[in-house]
Amino acid sequence: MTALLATICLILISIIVVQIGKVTELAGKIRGEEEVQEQSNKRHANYSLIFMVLFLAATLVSAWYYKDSMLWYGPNESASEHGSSLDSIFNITLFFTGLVFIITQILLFYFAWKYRGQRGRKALYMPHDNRLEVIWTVIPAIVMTFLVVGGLDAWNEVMADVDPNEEYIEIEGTGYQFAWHLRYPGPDGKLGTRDYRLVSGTNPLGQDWTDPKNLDDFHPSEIYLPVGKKVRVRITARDVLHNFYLPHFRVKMDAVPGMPTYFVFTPKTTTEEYRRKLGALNLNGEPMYPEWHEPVDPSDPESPKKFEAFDFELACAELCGEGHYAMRRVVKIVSEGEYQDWLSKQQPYYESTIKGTDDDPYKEEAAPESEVESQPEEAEPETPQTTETTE
Ligand SMILES: [Cu+2]
Repeated sequence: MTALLATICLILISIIVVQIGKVTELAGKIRGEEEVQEQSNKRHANYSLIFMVLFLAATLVSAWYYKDSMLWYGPNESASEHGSSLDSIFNITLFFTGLVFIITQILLFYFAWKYRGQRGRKALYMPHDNRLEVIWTVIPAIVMTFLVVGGLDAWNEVMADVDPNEEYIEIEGTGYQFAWHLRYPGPDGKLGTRDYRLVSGTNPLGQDWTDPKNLDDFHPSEIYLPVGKKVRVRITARDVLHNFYLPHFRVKMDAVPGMPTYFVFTPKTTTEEYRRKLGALNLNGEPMYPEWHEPVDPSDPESPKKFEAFDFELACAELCGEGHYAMRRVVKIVSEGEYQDWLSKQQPYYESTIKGTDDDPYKEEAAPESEVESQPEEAEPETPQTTETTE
């Protein structure tokens, strides 16, 4: 029954369309083809002007709607030293491209309206115009030079590697489906060597236990870092592409299997300071950012406010599989004292999991800590086949 009705409807609609076509044709004959064409051109030109106004209005409304997501909005301020230079490059680029976008859209639709087909008007044949060529080459060239040089400058500054003689903390993040394995160097300040052939259930990073630098390395579940200290993150992956992303610190780098990458940054705001900023009140005692004063659990007004529960986070920014969203880790930026406190509570992975097992090369000798530390660097076994070095 439904099928029959649908078929009848379709037939009727086709008849109507055909009839409208016939009526238009007849009207055209009565009024003259040119007249009809002229009116149609005018109508379409006006439609395009209306479209332009609505389209630009929608652009501005959506820009306003998403203004709190923009980098210049208070709670989005970067928490690392290099962050503001990246942010200003983003904002300058957005300003110039936004300006060009609005001007070119207005011109596009205005010209379509102004030069619509009209009786007696002939298209102008203009094969070449040096003045125009110069204008539309030089202006974009100047703007692009400004943007590209500025961007390159910021990039070189941000991506500069550490000087081996300066003081920095090196940590390591290894992405796998679907989590981050974090590693800290322990008291010697050096990450031990790894070999992918040593990866096993108890040795998730393939650490070479004959390398004394590995014996004090520990695997925390959160990233703890002291404020104001330079940090170098060694970034690797165990299976597919991941991406080490610390959005609040403007740190983002691919984690590639077999090819360590790195990122250097200096946290400048502690977690506590950032929470206070999000929860700040203005002179009238009202919250500056009301959305951060909402309870974490909307159904429980007694639950902590969003700014109180805020934490920096590490996320994966490369769609790496179905558990991609679960690759979150908390990042805590603390004072030097709190950091030392936390460090002293960490147990080396070797101590907690490897020591005394079959994986332990010192099982028989029960290598004392002091002996391990006094081993000279040269005594370290050569493993040239390792895919990843501590360089
Ligand atoms: Cu991932």
